Amino acid sequence: MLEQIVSKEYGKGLSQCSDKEIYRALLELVQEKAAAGERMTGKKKLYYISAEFLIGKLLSNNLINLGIYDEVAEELKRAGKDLAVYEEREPEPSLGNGGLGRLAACFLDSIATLGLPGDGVGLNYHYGLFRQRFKNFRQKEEPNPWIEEDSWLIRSKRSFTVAFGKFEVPAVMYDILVTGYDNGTNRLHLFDLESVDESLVTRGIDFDKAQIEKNLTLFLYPDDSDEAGRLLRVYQQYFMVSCGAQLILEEARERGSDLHDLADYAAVQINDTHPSMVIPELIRLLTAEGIQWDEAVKIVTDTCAYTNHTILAEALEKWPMAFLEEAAPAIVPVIQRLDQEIKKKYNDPAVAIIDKEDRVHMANMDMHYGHSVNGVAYLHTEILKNNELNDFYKLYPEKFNNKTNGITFRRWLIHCNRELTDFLTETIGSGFKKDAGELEKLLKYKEDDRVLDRLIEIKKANKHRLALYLKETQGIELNEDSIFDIQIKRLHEYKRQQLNALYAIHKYREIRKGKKPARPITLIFGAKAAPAYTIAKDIIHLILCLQELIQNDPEVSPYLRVVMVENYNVTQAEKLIPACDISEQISLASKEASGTGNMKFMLNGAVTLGTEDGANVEIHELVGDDNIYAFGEDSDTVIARYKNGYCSRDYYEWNKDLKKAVNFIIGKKLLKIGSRKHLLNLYNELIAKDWFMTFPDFNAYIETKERAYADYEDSRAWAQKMLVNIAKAGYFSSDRTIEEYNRDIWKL
Ligand code: 26Q
Repeated sequence: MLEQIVSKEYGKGLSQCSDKEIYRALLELVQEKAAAGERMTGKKKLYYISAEFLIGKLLSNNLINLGIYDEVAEELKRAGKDLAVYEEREPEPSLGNGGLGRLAACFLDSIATLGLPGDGVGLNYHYGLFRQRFKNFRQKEEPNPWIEEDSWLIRSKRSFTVAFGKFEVPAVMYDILVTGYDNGTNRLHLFDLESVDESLVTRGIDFDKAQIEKNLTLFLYPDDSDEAGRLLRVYQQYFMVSCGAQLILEEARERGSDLHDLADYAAVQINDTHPSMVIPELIRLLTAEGIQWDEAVKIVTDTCAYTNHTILAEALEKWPMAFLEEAAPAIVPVIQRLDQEIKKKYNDPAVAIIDKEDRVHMANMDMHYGHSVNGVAYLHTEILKNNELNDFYKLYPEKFNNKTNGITFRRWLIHCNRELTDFLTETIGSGFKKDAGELEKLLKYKEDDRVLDRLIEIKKANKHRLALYLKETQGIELNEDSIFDIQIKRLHEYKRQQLNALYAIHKYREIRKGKKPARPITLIFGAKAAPAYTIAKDIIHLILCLQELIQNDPEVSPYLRVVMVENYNVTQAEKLIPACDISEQISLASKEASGTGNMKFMLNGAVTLGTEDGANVEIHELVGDDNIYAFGEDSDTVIARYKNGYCSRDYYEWNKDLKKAVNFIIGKKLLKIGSRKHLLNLYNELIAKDWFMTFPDFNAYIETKERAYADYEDSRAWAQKMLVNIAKAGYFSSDRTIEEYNRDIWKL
């Protein structure tokens, strides 16, 4: 296949081609095959609109989904070339922060795999999220360019105009083809501006925030509290939804809609509140086409549905009206009228769209003017209904529904863990690749020593592979015989990396006292912190200082290591997850909407050490008490404690071990390595506030972690836990999730 392409393009054989030429030929081959899979069946189409699509590298996934991976690898091998070289060479687009963006990418894969007509709509950030570097044990941010001369982006012929308050811009639309596994191809539409100027970026990721025409799609705005970028964020959002709405209407018409029947032609899924302005924008465009106000509102309500991904009140977007007046004046009167109608109907400020301070509550608009509101795990949806969004649940109980998240098994098993995939295929057949539920067939082998031994061998091989990779790319050396205990996710206080760091301190002290563990332990972290999120950066600082301290302490380092990988991203996740023994999912109960890393680890045979939060609750129920290490206070207790008040200093004073661990943060040893200012800041935060309640869970965490480590020594029993986790992971296939979205919400 490749030979044909290079002979046509360059007039020579594969073995004579440069790496660049081969890479280009690979892109061409995939694009050609993928495009051949495009088809539009039925009249209704889904638009999954999202500010983030954390798609990861695409080459090998596309080859797998197109069913030509082995063939292409063979062909290259015959020419003396190695496919892995081209897989490594591909830059990773970092078009997302974390879970929400990665979920959108998994969903696109499943939508295409199920053969459903559904495209993504988002933005083409030139530098994506920042690239993380460590310097002086601190995070530094750099631009992360990913668009090369040869890329997956296809420039489309469609173009739209977007009118901001002070000026108009012409938008360009790029497409990335989304291949389904052994099925059709869809598209991810990424909007951009021709006038964006990358030279605007000065130091690190600083740039002139005022020049919207030049900076609009430079960066993905990180989820933080940086004031300076907030207005720009509104510009980005309006640009995205205005282009998206124009595309949706144009395509619906092409498929035969007269717009009165738009809801029969289009379903719009709003991924968190970032694209919520699509609702007033669609209403505006429909009324401009002559449709009466009431009818336009009804059409849009029937078309749009909203997914909530967070319970943290501070993350629910509320934009000052003044921002909208500058960035999106055309929809201001629409939002005002929608708000007036709500105020007339419900005399309750809690459900208003515009509050007393003239701020627009995006989620409130979605709940009133969308037909579906869903949470992303059972517990999350229950908390939304009974607490956070209870006022709305009382108004519209029929709109609320749960869609427990999922992950695509193509990337998170078949691609990232070939050995396990092959072994599963040998053992239970290949049916699980299309029907994840078939993984349960593995349960039959729970007492089969040959199968259990193979699971252990495969884990060992993956740990070896990770060790090589980290040595080569980051100069990090791992002890492959140690337990790999991994916490990888965005750095956030509620996710409680600080609790894991407190454990590291506790263990360090124990070892120095002479209590050596049965087996060495490696605590691996990977996390980016939002650039303006001070405490998150201080937690990274603590972890990096601990890494340095322990590494240079010959009494401790043979038994305990702390490792923080630089620039954690999808590509690294693909190497880390298959190598993991213990999966850290230790968020404060009630705070993690779902988590999806927890599912990826489970699928790859790691055992969860986690709180009863998000989808951990469902994992627990599926695998049973023996195959998970659950600990900590439950969500009801936590929610009650927030109401009754929490005083972290009380715990600090009562709990001697805890006190010593916390004091260690500002002790001599760490101050010799790190910055007093940052360590003190973290120390003070913990004893004065500890808003995410690490102290009440400290003892339970240590006890449970020690129990898990002790259990690990019975390798047969441990392999059985691995087996049950893999076997029960089928429920978390995003194919299941998407089938539910389609059945209950989209009805494609
Ligand atoms: C908000 C306002 C201004 C700027 C940025 C933001 C912003 C950006 C990103 C707010 C939130 C996010 C990302 C949220 C996120 O990733 N949530 C995660 O979604 C996953 C998929 O549903 C869940 O599994 C995780 O539990 C949830 O944390």
